[in-house]
Amino acid sequence: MDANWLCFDPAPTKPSFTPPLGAVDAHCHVFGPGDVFPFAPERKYTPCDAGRDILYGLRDFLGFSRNVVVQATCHGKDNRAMVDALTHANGRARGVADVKADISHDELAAMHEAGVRGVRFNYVKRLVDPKPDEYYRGIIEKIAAFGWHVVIYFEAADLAEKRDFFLSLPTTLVVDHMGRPDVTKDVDGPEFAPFLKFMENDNIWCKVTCPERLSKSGPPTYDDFVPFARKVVETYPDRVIWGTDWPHPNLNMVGHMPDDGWLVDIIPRIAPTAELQRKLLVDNPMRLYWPEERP
Ligand code: 0GY
Repeated sequence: MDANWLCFDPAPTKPSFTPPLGAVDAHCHVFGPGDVFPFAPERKYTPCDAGRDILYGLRDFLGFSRNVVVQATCHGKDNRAMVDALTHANGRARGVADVKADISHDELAAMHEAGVRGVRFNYVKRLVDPKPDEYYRGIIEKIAAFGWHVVIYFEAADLAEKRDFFLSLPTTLVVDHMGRPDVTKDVDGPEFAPFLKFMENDNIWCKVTCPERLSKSGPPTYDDFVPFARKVVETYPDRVIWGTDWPHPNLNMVGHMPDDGWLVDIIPRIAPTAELQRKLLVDNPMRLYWPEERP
């Protein structure tokens, strides 16, 4: 692993908040283990190993029932570690893949069978080299047969340039980490307004995640993050999901490794009622990832 890599907290605090029955950790990753699932040559970081068994142990410890495992950039377009995690979850994990434009229908069908329900388009330049719009449109055409959605990851400053492209896409779009706002600004100010406006479109969903990346006030309470996540949850309660982001890729960029128990204890501050908590943690992720199990 990288010399300055921060490994996940091996012994997080038991959260005070008890998630509702059937709660989904809808944004997390697996890393390797590297001797079984080698990291990609084009990766921008080399993490510690963080395999599926540890992830599922954390799920149980934190009081969650299911996971959505998002392909991490350190594995590039080689989705084997993520798919292996799905196939060892007894149906309690779904996945989001990162695929090449020339992926075949049969490869997509195999991933669908394993539990993949979306692809991720990553525009964060320190993690990947973004491609032209046509490249992504080609992928959209291929996933249409499976009804998958698209997870988009971008920096706040990039929304203005990509907005029309995003809005031209026919699928559900799920934005990672609220589009990475500057949480030192006013939540009702002009900086966050374009993102809230973007969310007015019915096919745009958002993950109210990553206080450990976005906060400047820092742990354990991440106070500056809270009004931003709460604003999105209260304004768009039916299109928000939540996740730990375990094992917290690339946090050497930010400088601390969060205690995952602290992260869970933020939930009642961003979703202050039982109804909002149920939508955020159960109803919404189930609708997106396990629609066949909803009445
Ligand atoms: C995240 C965010 C980051 C990294 C990745 O796949 C990844 O490498 O997602 C990041 O560094 O901001 O969603 O975990």
